Order: sequence, then C-alpha cells, then structure tokens
Amino acid sequence: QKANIGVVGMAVMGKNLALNIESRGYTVGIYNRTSAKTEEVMKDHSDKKLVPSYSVEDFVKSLETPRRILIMVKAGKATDAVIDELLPLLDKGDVLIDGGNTNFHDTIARNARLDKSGINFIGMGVSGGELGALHGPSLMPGGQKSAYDLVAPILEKISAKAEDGKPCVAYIGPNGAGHYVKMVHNGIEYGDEQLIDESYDILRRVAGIDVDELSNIFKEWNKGELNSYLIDITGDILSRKDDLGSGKPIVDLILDEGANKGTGKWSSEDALALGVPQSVITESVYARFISMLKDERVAASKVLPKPGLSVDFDAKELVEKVREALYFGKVMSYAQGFEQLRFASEEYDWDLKFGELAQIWREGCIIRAQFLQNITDAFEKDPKLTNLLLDPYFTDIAKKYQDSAREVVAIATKAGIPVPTLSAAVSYYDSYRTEVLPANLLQAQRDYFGAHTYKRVDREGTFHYPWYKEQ
Ligand code: NBP
Repeated sequence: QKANIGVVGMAVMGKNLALNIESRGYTVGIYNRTSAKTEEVMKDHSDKKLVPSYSVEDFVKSLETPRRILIMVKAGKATDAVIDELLPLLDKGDVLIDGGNTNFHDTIARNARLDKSGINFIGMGVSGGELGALHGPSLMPGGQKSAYDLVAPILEKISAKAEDGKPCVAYIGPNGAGHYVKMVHNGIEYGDEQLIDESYDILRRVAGIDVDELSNIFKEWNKGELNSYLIDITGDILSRKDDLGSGKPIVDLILDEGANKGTGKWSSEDALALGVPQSVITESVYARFISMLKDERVAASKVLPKPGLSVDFDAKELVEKVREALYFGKVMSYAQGFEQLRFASEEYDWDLKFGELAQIWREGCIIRAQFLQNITDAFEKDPKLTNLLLDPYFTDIAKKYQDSAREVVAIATKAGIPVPTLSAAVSYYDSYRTEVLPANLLQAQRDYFGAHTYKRVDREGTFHYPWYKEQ
C-alpha cells in the first residue's frame, strides 16, 4: 500500500507530526538523511502505519500521487538540499510543504522556482513546539490555493481545535504568506513574553513580592481576561524549585541571557522595511540582545549609579495596576502586529484575512489566549479595520487601563527597573492618538540642512523655506 503523505526529517518536529498524521488514520512515508533516526522511529513505533525509506528514490516511490511531502528539517540550506534531491523525482502537480521556521523571502523564492517546474510549494508555519506537533499544532500554510486544497483534509485533522471545534488551520495566502504570518506570530510571542517578564520584575524588585506569591498572582491572573498559555506557564514556572536539590526557586538559578532563533528579529526587520511602527515587538528583541551582554552589565552595575528618587505605592494596589498595564501593553503589541500584517498584505498582495488569523491562534500555538476571540470579533465586525485600537472593545481597554500603564511605567522608571516594552506600549498609544506630533519641527530641520522640502497645513504643494536668508 502506498503512503498517503510523506514526511522528510525525523528530528523531534518531523517525527511528532508524522505520528500525529498517522494517528488520524493515514499511512505515512518517512525519510531522514541519517538512516539511524528512521530506524529508531520504526523501533519505537513498529505498530504504526509508517512506511520507512532509506533512500530518497524509495521514499518518493512509496507515496501515492499526486505526492504530498512535508519537509521538517533545519530551515535554510538543509531545506534547499532536500528540495534539490526530491525535485528530479517529482511529477507535475505534486505538493511540497516546508513546515520549518523558514524566512518568508526564501519561501517566496522557492515557490516561484518550483512553480516553473509545475511543482506546488506550500510554506507552512507550525506553532506549538514538539507537543503541539504531536497532539495538534496551529498551522499557517501559504502557497498555491489548489495545492492547499489537496492537503487541507489532512491539515484540518492534525491541527489543534478551538473551543468551538474549529480547526486551527486556514489557507493564509499565496507564496510566503504562511511563513510571514508565523514570523509575526513569533514576534508577538516575543512581545508577550517580555511584557510578562517586565511585570514580574516590577512586582518582585519594586514591590518586593516573593516568588511563591508571584506564582499565585500569575495563577490568579490566568483566571481572568489575561487567560493564556504564557500566563499559565509563568504561574507554573514560578512555583518550581531547583531540580538539582538546592531548594531555591528554579528561576533564580537560570542565567539571565535571553536567547533567540531569529524570527522576532525578522519580524522587526520587515516592519522596518514596510515602514510600519512595531515598537513593542522590536523592544522585546532588543531586550533579549541587551540581556546577552551579561559580562558588560555585571561590570556596569558596579559603576553606573542607581536613581536617587523615592517611589511611593501601595503594594496591593500595584499588583492590580501591573495586571492592567500588562493587558494594556498586550493590546498595543497586537495592534502593532496586526497593523504590520495589514501593511504586508498590501505590499506583498496576499489578501490576508485578519480575523481568521486570530482564530487559528486560539489553540495549539504559544500565544493562544482568550483575548484572540476579541480580535476575531473585531475583524468580523469590520474586515477593513485599520487598527485594533479603533474597535470599541479595545478602545475601552485603553480607556480603562492606560492610567495604570502610565503609573506602572513611571514607578518602574523612578525605581530604575527597565520596562522597554511597557513604555513602548504607552508611547505608541500616545503617538497614535496625537493629532499634531513634533514631526513638523522634524520636517523643518530636514528642510534646513538638506532642502528636503515640506508640506504645509494651510495650502497644497511642496515648500522650501529660505533658511539662509536673514529675516
Ligand atoms: P532541527 O531543526 O534540529 O533539524 C534537524 C533535521 O534536519 C534532521 O532531520 C536532520 O537530518 C535534517 N537535516 C539537516 Br540539519 N541538514 C540536512 C540536509 N543537508 N539534508 C537533509 N536533512 C538535513 O529539527 P526540529 O527541531 O525537528 O525542527 C524542524 C523544523 O521545524 C525547523 O525548521 C524548526 O525551526 C521548525 N520548528 C521547530 C519547532 C520546535 O519547537 N522545535 C517549532 C516549530 C517549527 P539528520 O538527522 O540527517 O541530521
């Protein structure tokens, strides 16, 4: 019997996705460059409908046509190596799916290149880590719509299901759209994490709340409007003690150097390329970068003076204010993320369905959260909504929580606790709601030193001021 679909790459993600697909009643062909990995999978899962191959030729022969092949290898050169090996063996109409964390520019180029040979290429964002891959990830596939239709039944079965039973997968758009949306998802994930980390830092270092109590606070927050996977795991993390036996909270023994694999940075890079403000996510990328300068920070901590201001607050009230500030920050971050998606949809001609994107993030992925439903609702009410903040639900959050956000940023700033994303959120809100920004002075400066010209508020046209003429 031929396999219904093949998976290349038997590292953790490929193996778990293959097992997930098999568990939904499909026969799955599997292949890995290093045969030992395939053998190991077969040894551990001999009872499953898996068809192992130990050469690319046999793998391609093992699949029913049109062939559907999911590539789950390290993004970059490995993906190209796999495509180059497969390509001569494929037929027109076959579908390749790249489920790696691939840069969307690469996906656009691969889609165009393969399209010339009649091979369909889907770039698919996969979120939810290894457990998501096994039990139900959130999937963001982009490429030829006809190719998506060939794989949709499988993807719908293996994806996570939201509370209303809807699968967390949808056709995102042509060529690189799926990987782009996954990239912005990851950027939003960076923002969410940093906003939570700053909230923890303020409550711990300014309010002096201990780790056990902080765990309870996050668990409590998770019962309300902040309900989300990341708040949930934060409550759990803060309750955990050293697994090596010191009795200390594990968080106190983990080195404060925030690593990254690049997707948050890509998201910021493209926001810059598109000219769209995305300061909360970008500050979260910078926060990781500055955390990596551990030796410099340790040295500077001994030299650079602390602030000399006193801070006045009620600890109990501060907890609630930080909760409100965190939610405010999250709303600003998503407003920026969706604005970036709107700009990208226009620039790359993708026709993204914003409400649907929030819908498929409701389960399976790292940013899954109750409040995504509010985003879906907002775009369902008004598919042309320019900024989430203009939807009444989000305008109301801003109205209710902006003062807490301001106070928390002020307290943290006075106390010398860095709050790059919370303060970026407040600044973004204030910039976005300001009718006249000081860009009038900026335009004057540019015109002064570079004759760059400016527009006037009272008449049409382009003007240059005689700056060097005495008045
Ligand atoms: P890795 O990213 O660690 O990649 C290992 C796989 O790539 C192995 O199967 C390896 O084969 C194969 N490979 C390499 Br490396 N170079 C190759 C080449 N030149 N030709 C053929 N195969 C090659 O695996 P992973 O952690 O399972 O992730 C797979 C993809 O999924 C990545 O793009 C990752 O970014 C993405 N992703 C990961 C997560 C997660 O939570 N880990 C979540 C979402 C997406 P070998 O055994 O022969 O070395």
